[in-house]
Amino acid sequence: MTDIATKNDEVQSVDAQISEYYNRLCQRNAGEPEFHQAVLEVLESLKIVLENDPHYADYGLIQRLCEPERQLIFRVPWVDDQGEVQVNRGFRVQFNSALGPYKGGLRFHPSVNLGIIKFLGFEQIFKNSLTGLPIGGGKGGSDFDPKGKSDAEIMRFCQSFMTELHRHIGEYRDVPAGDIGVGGREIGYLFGQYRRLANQHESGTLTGKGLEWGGSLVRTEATGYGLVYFTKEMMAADGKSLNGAKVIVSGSGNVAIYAIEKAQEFGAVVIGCSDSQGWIHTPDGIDLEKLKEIKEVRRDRISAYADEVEGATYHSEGSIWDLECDVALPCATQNELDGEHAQKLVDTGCKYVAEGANMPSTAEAVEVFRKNKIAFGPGKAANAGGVATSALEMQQNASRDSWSFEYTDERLHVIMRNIFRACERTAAEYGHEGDYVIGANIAGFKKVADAMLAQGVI
Ligand code: NDP
Ligand code: 2IT
Repeated sequence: MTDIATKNDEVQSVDAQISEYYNRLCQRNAGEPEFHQAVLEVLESLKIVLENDPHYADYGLIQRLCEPERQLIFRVPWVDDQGEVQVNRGFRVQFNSALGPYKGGLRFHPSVNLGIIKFLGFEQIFKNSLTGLPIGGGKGGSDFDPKGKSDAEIMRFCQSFMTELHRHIGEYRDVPAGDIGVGGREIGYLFGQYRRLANQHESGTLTGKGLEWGGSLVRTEATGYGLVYFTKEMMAADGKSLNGAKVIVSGSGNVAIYAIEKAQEFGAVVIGCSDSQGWIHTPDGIDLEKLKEIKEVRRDRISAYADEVEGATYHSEGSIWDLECDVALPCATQNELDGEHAQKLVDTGCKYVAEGANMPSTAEAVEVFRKNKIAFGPGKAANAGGVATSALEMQQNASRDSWSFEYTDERLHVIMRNIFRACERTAAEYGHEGDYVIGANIAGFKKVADAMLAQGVI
């Protein structure tokens, strides 16, 4: 049972086997380009592992790894403020539980479909493995658009969504959290409905909760802070630091805001951020309190920042990646940075890129970064601080304890440093020094693969 394809393929090279398997995966999962993209990147990295260590192809391991353990799709009906019935589609993909309960966020965005949830769930397996904490991989969400909805509509939607989801989740089964369009407000409504239906205050079932009812300090900040801790390690490997560096952060949501906060604490000048409609140029840095007020309190557009802060300009044309910077931190969404953007960043002197979002760089962009020896931290490593701190929230819930900000932040810092070192070490071990994509994919894979092999064909 040594081949990834079939028993009869023994004469095929690893390369040919991977290609054949990937083609079959694309056919079986038609119309899911983001899922194909995420799988291909991992399979490409695994070629070297399978060549050196063919036992990782035993027992259909690769096929099992790429097939979710369970995929749920459900109707989410709710009544809007006008009394009209609206129907959305809900998803939860429980991808892999070899290392622990399924763990991963919920995304509410009109673009959500099964392929997007599958790519996110697949990435989450390796990310969660890299944290070193006992969590499997999953993801969920809905094509519901929270923009422009009243609080009451958001609440009714969340209640309906949880009315179905509640039977599939639990502290030892599957633990959802936030992602795009799902923050503290949504987790509150989701948890309230879960608690009511389960008839128990099972706090370990969701993470990102409010601090008064089982939430963890640092969870709000964790993804952005973790991203900057990872970036700091990546720069330190070159003897560089963030102090005085010019940084671009795309997006202006949860991840972006706290990446900006931590980058500024380390002395960086953040010269721009964005939302889905445009971007701002802030050559003298960002007034973070103002940004938080606009985005977190008023839930307004990023253009409001340029209207209200002198020296900032708003652009609805062109791209934030046209700005000249030392460090680029894409923190909005998948495939927001393409090959041309990457080339522009390289040409204007950017030396470090770390992904706060999940798969924000297209395959072409990653290729440009690699060819030009840009230090590139892939999302599954660089943005793992959010889910890692979720796992710390689960630890606190399990022990009915709550830790201080400083202690939790220090744990996060150590986890991010360890992730960076695992990526660095693994890349070097396989002869690809400095290639953190290969490092992250292989280090994340091996732990899950060892667990799956030990647990048999299930
Ligand atoms: P938020 O909803 O808080 O913010 C999302 C930001 O990205 C907004 O500025 C939004 O702009 C922008 N954005 C969303 N969709 C698009 C799009 N299609 N095109 C351009 N811009 C877009 O989400 P988060 O900050 O939580 O998530 C951002 C990224 O980080 C996602 O890729 C997510 O998967 C990833 N991530 C999140 C973690 C977390 O803990 N929250 C953990 C790890 C990764 P607009 O307001 O105009 O829609
Ligand atoms: O992509 C991610 O890692 C998240 N959205 C966070 C998941 C979590 O369970 O905290």
